[in-house]
Amino acid sequence: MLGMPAERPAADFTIDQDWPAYAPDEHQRWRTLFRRQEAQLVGRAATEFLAGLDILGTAGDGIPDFQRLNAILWPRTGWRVVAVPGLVPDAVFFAHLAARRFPAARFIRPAERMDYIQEPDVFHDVFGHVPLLANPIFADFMAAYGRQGLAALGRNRLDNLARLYWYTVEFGLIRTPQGLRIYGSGIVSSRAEVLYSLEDPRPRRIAFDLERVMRSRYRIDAFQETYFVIDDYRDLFAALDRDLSAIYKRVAARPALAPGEACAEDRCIPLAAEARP
Ligand code: HBI
Ligand code: FE
Repeated sequence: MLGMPAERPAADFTIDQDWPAYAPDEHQRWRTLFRRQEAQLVGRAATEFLAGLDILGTAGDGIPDFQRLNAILWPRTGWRVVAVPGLVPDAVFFAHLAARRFPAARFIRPAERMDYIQEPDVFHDVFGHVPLLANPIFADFMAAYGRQGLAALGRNRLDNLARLYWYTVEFGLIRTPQGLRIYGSGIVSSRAEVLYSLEDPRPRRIAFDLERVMRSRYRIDAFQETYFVIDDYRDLFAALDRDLSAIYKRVAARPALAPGEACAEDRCIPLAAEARP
């Protein structure tokens, strides 16, 4: 409400979710978004994502109470969801991830912005990010990402890690015996990009390569021109479970790549890709 004092976040930007304060029309907007995305993700989202959605019981009954989510999530992978006002500074974000806390925006998008929002809201953060935190391998990767993010802060390598986050956590694809599937939160929570990412011939789909991802710029206001494809979530954890100094040096020595730019060493993945036998 106008004039209401803004929530004063703590030093780590957490606020009280105050679940009872959500209005009926806010729960209704969650239900609309949830049912719309759930309907188009069957057969398109990775099975681990769909399994996570079930486990978290965010069946479209309204904006989840983070305390209830955490009672399910924490025993499985040690992760908890904490409420924040919106985007938090990178240093704060990484510190939360390293401590297995996912900072989820408390607000839900307004009715006039149901299709796309620039800043993550509770639907993007909880529907998009939380289900895979129930998967032990992905949960370990996200904690490793937080640790590497804190290390990168001190070495001014943030842009490299932000690119990794963008092209995996937000817009990643995975190859399965049944074909390409979506695990990126930015895609699963986007009405239009689900089909585009799996079926449109225009974007390039290339095999995940850590250095290639770290060199690749991205745009936040348009569909991706390049998607990176993994074969297993272990590929992500393995990529970060080591000292990245030498990689940062090699990446810094080569020019950054534009979002849709091709590279000689790219391993292109055809649309009808099936997992390697
Ligand atoms: N803050 N709440 C929130 N959620 C995010 O996803 C987020 C953020 N701050 C920074 C950020 N993401 C990205 O810049 C990461 O690449 C670090
Ligand atoms: Fe996100």
